[in-house]
Amino acid sequence: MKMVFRWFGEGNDTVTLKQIKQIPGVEGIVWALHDLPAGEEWPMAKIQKIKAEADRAGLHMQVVESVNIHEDIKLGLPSRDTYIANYKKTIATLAQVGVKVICYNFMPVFDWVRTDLHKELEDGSTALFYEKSKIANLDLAEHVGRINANPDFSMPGWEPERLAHLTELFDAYKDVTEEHLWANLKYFLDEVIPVAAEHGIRMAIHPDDPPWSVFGLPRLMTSQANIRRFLALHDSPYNGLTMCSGSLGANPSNDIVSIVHEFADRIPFAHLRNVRVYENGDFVETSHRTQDGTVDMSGIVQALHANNYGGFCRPDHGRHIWDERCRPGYGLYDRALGIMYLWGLWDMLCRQSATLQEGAVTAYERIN
Ligand code: DNO
Repeated sequence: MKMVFRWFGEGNDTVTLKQIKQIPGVEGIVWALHDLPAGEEWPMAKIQKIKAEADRAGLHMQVVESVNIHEDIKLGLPSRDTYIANYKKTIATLAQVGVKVICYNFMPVFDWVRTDLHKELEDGSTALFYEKSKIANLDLAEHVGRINANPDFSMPGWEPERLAHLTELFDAYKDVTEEHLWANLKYFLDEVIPVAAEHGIRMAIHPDDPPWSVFGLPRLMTSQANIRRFLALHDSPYNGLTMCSGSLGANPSNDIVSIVHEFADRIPFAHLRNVRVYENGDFVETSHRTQDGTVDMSGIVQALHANNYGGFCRPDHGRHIWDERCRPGYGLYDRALGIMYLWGLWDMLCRQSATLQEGAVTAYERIN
């Protein structure tokens, strides 16, 4: 398991590269060119600037999150071919600086959705929260404004320019069914995966967060069955999954341990975090610890370990603790604690299996 940490870039993140480097076992950043609109080709000059910063800090930049997909690709419009051509060029450019994994998503209009970015928990910390009943009556334009209320950083996936044309976008999706979306996703994969394969980059789709339809828009990456269908759409090791425990875990009927076992060799990247799901379907993000939420974090790490997981992993959203002022979900403290929890589980599993292997050899030798 290779530990990496999401970083939004100089001047766009309260966490510094020096701090990231000092978290035990972190070897690289998860990065993106956040100021570029979806669909544009990524220029080498901008990438080189980040590379120089990462190099100076002694961190690699092998994981990108996200190269966003233009809505015209998801909608299957004729203009998609131009954006797909740009996507392929970006893949080739990223390969030149050593990128190995590109995380992306195929969610119409919105990326992740929450109703509250600072829900107060019992211990006085705050965290991202999803209140099911609120979603139904939400004034969307107002909500987008609220999500982006912090002038210091635009929220990834909720960039104002992306959501500036909400009414037109909803109109464009009016007749787009799940089956259309599957077909448009397959079209994209058939074009892009061979190019990724040629450049040794593993594409890793992110599950939909939350894993159900929101605002009447179709969503695909919601369940084990749909992940299976996705991986079969274009059957290649370069067509993979970002296994996000918090996104899939918002629906307790998703058995994530089983998902890891079934798809282990198609998971180049894991987002590990916990959520607590309430009986009414609301959920809140918690610490990474198994006991604090509904997701079986230790079971998931155990499943990754049992499959000799050699891919990348990052702690995902954390709570805002110790009065930290930071990007919602992306502070330093709780994510660093999350890493230490994940390492604790992982290292003990390594120790146990080494002991088991030693024991097995000894027993074998004794027999012979
Ligand atoms: C939320 C993230 C997502 C993720 C994208 C990948 O914090 O997990 O925004 O980066 O869905 O494209």
